[in-house]
Amino acid sequence: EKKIGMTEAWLRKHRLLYTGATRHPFILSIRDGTVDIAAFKTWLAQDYLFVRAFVPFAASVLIKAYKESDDNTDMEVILGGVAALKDEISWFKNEANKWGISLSNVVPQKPNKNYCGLLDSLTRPEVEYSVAITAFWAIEAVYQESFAHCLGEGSQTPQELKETCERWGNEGFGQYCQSLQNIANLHLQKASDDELKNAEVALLSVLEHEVEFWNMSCASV
Ligand code: HMH
Repeated sequence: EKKIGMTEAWLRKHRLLYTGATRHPFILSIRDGTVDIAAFKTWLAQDYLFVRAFVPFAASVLIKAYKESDDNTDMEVILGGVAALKDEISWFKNEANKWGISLSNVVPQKPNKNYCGLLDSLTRPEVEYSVAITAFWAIEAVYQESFAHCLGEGSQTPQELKETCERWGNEGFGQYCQSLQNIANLHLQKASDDELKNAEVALLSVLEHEVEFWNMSCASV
C-alpha cells in the first residue's frame, strides 16, 4: 500500500478551497465558451506582471534547492522551471500584441499586488525549503489543473484561447507539476511540525490568492 504524501492529504483536507481555485467561474467560462474577452484580456495583462514577479521567487527556490537538498535532481527540475519563464514572458508579450494590449501601461490591481507580496515574503532566506517548494508546486499546480480542465473531454474552449490553455494544460507541464509535488512530499516527510504548519499555511495562502486573482479578472467586466 502506497502512503499518500502530505500535499495530497492537504488537498483532501482543503478540497473546497482547492476546487474554488481550479474550477473558478472564469475557468468554467473558458471551458464552456462563454468567456468574456475583456475578462480574458485583464487576466492576460495582470498575469504578465505576476509572472515577472514569479521569477525572483522561483530563483529563490532554486537557491534553496541547491543549498538544502541532498538530491541534485531537485535542482534540475526547478532549473527547468526557471528557464521556461524566459519563454513564458516572451509568450505573454506576443499574446498581448495579438489582442492589442499594451503591457507597458499595465498597472497591477490590488489582488495581484497582494499575491506578489506573498511571493516576496516567501522569497526570504529564512523561509524553509519545504515551505517554499510547497508554495511553488501549488502555484504551478493550480494553473495546470485549471487550464487542463479547459481542454478536457467535452470542452467548448474558443479556438483563440486554446493556445493559452495548452501552455499550462499540456501533459509536459502536468509531469513537471507532478515532479514538483514529489519533491515537496519528500521534503515535507523530513520536516519539523513547525515547518509543516508553515507549509500548510503557505499552501492555503496560495489557494486564496489564486481565487482572488481569478475574481479580479472577472470583476473587470
Ligand atoms: C496567478 N498563478 C498565477 N499566474 C501564473 N502564471 C501561475 C500561477 C502559474 O505560473
